Amino acid sequence: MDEEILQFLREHSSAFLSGEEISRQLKVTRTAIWKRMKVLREMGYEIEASTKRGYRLIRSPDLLSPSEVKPILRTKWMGKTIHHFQTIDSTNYKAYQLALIGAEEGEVVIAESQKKGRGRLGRHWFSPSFLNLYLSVILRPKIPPQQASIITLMAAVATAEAIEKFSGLKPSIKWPNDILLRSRKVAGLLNEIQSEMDQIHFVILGIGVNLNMDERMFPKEIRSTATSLKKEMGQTISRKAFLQSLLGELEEWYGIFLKEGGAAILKAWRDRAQIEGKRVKVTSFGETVAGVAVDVDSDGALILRTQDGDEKRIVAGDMEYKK
Ligand code: BT5
Repeated sequence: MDEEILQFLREHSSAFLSGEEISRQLKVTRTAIWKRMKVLREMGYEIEASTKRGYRLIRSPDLLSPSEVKPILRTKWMGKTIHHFQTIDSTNYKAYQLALIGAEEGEVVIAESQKKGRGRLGRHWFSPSFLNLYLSVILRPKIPPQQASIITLMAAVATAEAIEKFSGLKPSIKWPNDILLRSRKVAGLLNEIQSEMDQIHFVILGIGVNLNMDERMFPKEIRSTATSLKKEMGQTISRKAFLQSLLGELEEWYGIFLKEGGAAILKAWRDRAQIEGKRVKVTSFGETVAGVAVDVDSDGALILRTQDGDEKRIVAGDMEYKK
């Protein structure tokens, strides 16, 4: 009902709307409307109320609800359905559940905060309220499961592009799924797939971007390794505007992948990651290997030349740059 009330107020933003009129349109009592207005104010909507004239919307908060986001989206199909939550365990988990019961390609789950935001390997993603972006997109590409890693690379490229176009800063990608600004993590990706032997049912693209966190808001353990766009740009970021940009880039890069294949994505990824020749240390399945990065192959695996000169192919793990 809140969405409907807001829609209504927006359509008549220059005039007052009487409680009676709203209650008639929405077929609920005036007391119910009054109660919802109170909740909307608590959410940050500035609504003027006059006993004689009714209600008028003065200002909206920077919320990521469908009624705030949809009017500004420039995508053709991505984000046309948005599932929005004030708080949730994890947007990836929710999107997975929705995909299992038939949610369509392009449906998006967004939360203002996550109680159990997930990183890879059971790690935690710090997800405080109203500051950042936590979203999961459902995709249903008709590709074999072996190609799924390209989708992860594609999402990393799209996120980096969105950050660059939005801020003018130059983010880099760090294998496998980090987006960095000045060597600090500004965004992380967690992609999960559901598939059978020869076919993907769906991919969940989970993306967390730090937008408006100040340094002191980061927990101590990540304060020296993480950053936010606000911190880097020195100004508050409109989360809505950033979301608009990110969904636009995702739709575009996914389109490039479907049309031109993985090679176009790999090229863009390599340009951003500049991984070749870097001295790195990689931990994978409990084992740590040092060496020089050679490349990332078409399955998204890291190719590493070890100190003995052997080439190793690493499909998953954590990488650190060495000086
Ligand atoms: C990631 O994992 O980087 C994937 C993060 C994906 C988060 C999104 S939010 C929307 C969607 N729904 C979810 O539940 N998840 C996705 P990984 O590479 O494992 O990195 C996790 C590590 O990054 C943690 O162990 C911390 O060291 C660090 N970290 C945690 N929160 C952070 C934050 N907000 N900013 C920067 N670093 C963070």
